[in-house]
Amino acid sequence: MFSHAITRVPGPDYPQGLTTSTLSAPDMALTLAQHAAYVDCLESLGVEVTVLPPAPGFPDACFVEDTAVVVREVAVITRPGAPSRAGETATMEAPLAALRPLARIEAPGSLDGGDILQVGKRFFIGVSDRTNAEGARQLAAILAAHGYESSVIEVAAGLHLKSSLNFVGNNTMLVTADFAGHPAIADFDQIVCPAGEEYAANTLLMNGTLIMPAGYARTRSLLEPLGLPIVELDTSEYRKMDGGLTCLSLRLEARLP
Ligand code: CIR
Repeated sequence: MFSHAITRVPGPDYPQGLTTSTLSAPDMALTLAQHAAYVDCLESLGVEVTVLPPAPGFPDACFVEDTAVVVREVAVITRPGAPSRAGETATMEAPLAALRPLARIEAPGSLDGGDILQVGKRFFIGVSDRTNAEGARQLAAILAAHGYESSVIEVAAGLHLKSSLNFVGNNTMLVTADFAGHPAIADFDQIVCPAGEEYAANTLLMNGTLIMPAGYARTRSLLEPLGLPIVELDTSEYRKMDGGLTCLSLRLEARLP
C-alpha cells in the first residue's frame, strides 16, 4: 500500500519542456485542472499527497517520478539523463530527506525514474536514452543492499521503460507490442495494448485500483477481467509533453516500524 505521494504543480514554463510529440502545445488551464484531478484521485485512494510548488526554470519538473527511486528503506536521488532536467533533483532532496535516508546516482551514471519499475522485491531497470548502463548498475547495487533483485531491460522504443511496460496486479504486466514476450517478464502474464493504444501502457496501479489514461476503450476491456476497479483520468496535456500517469508522482509505501 502506498501511504504518501509527492507531486509538483506544473509551472507557467511547462509548454517549454522536452517533447517528441507533434501534438499541439499544452493548454495551461487544462494542464492545471488535470493535475488537480490527479491529486484528488490519489487522495481518494487513501494516499496523503504532498503538492510541491512549481520549480521555476525547470519546465519538466512536474514529472517528479524521474528525480528519485523510493523504496521503504531509502530514496535514491537520480541523475536525470536530459541536461535540462539535471537541476530538478536538488529541489527534491529536502522533501525526500524528510521521509527517507538518501542515496545518489553519481556521474557518469544517468538514470530517470521513469525507467524503473518495481514489483514487490523485484525491479526492472530500463536502459534508454535517459538511463545508461552505469546508472542501472549503481541503482541495482543500492537496491541489492536492501534485498531487492534487479533485471536490466533495453528500451529501444518509447521515452522510458514505463512508457511501455507497467505492472497491473494479479501477476500481470501491461505492455506495448515491443515488449510482448520479453524474456525479463516471462514470469508474468501479459496484456498487450492494441495497436494505436500504446499510450495506455502507462497505467498506474495504485492501492488496488488501476488508474488509466482516458479514452483507450480496447485496452480497458482487456484490463477489466483482472477484476480491479478502473478509474480513467484525462492526461491529454501531459501526453503532449511525453508524460503520463506514472511520471506525475513519486509514490511511497509506509515505512516499516
Ligand atoms: C521529458 O521528456 O523528460 C518530459 N517531457 C516527460 C517525462 C516523462 N516522465 C516519465 O515518463 N517518467
